[in-house]
Amino acid sequence: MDEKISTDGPIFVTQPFLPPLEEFVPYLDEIWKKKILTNGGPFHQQLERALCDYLGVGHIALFANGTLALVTALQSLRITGEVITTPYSFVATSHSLLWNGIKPVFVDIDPDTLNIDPGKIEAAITPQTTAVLPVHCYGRPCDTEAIQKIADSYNLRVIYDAAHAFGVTEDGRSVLNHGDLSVLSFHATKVFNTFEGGAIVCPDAKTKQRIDHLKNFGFVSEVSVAAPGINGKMSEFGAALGLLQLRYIDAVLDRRREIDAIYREDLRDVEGIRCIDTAGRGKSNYAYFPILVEREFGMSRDDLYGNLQKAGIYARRYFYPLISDFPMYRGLPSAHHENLPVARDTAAKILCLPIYPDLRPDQIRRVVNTIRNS
Ligand code: T4K
Repeated sequence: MDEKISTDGPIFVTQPFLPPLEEFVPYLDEIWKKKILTNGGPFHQQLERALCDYLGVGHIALFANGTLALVTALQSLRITGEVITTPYSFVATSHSLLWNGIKPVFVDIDPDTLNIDPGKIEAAITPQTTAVLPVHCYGRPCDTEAIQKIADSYNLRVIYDAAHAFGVTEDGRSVLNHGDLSVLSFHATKVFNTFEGGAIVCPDAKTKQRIDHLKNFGFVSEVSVAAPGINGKMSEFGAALGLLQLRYIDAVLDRRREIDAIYREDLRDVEGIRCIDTAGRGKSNYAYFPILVEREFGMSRDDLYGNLQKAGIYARRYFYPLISDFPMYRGLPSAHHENLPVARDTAAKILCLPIYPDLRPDQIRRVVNTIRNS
């Protein structure tokens, strides 16, 4: 075990991509000139159109962040009662249910995809179930076909938490077109960022209009409010940044793909390290590089995590603890340990390694060597 503290500066799990500052100045000039700062201004409208084109989807409503988008997506479909979801995600997934007064029902995950296991959904359906809220975890597409089949048989809505799935395609089509709605996050730590930001992808103009009302307090005209909406609007600053980021997104994804390939090759023969396939049948966005630290590695995940930290490498245990272990969820019957064996096992072994466009080859080597020498 290498006890040396690194002097080469920290390596974080991710670092946001930022385009050259001077290229942002003309956007700021424009905002300063027009003095339209928010409430669906020109950059906001442009970014919605540009994202529809880039992602290959019908309609997009931009949000101030992904969490508000999730909360509003559920509200827009008037989801109530119980919703089936995964415990293996960022806590915002389930929080969006609590914010709507909905009871989360946790279903275990598939050991290969780490997404909700469709084979276990039916057993969790009760007369109160109204929807399923799966997550395309690490951008790996869920088994959308199996989920839709169940939803159709039981008359359930499907809202995908697609926070990790920007630009992901499967069989040549955007994964964001599945289900009733999909929700994106444009947080600083995501593949495509607007500092903070998010969006709902929806199939038709009428749904988008309802969502647009809900993200603006529920206003449908100057004098009428149709529902208790929230302030979920993205500002012109965020939208302008998004437009600029879009110019670079293909290069960003290419670089992520290269780093993913290097890790896979360099860790191939390390016993007890399993690199998760984040692509499936699709085109991944390489948003995360998750590995499972198996028993054969000879050291626990937490000891490896500690070793990496000593070397100045801040890998992250996304997603440990499970959402179902947090105090506001652990009393639910579906949160019981025996209900979620795969999720529990995965949460104990998972480690996400640093991956971002500016990660240098020597830094990738440092990560790999630290794992090898642990
Ligand atoms: N659903 C899912 C499945 C999600 O994963 C998320 C968010 C959401 C919904 C909700 O979407 P948002 O409301 O956030 O749009 C991060 C993010 O805050 C969160 O957006 C993300 N998922 C989650 C997986 O990760 P933390 O607490 O791990 O972030 P933090 O601040 O520790 O950042 C990680 C590393 O990134 C830092 O060590 C350094 C680097 N970093 C971070 C920031 C914020 C930078 O270099 N610059 C930065 O500005 O939650």
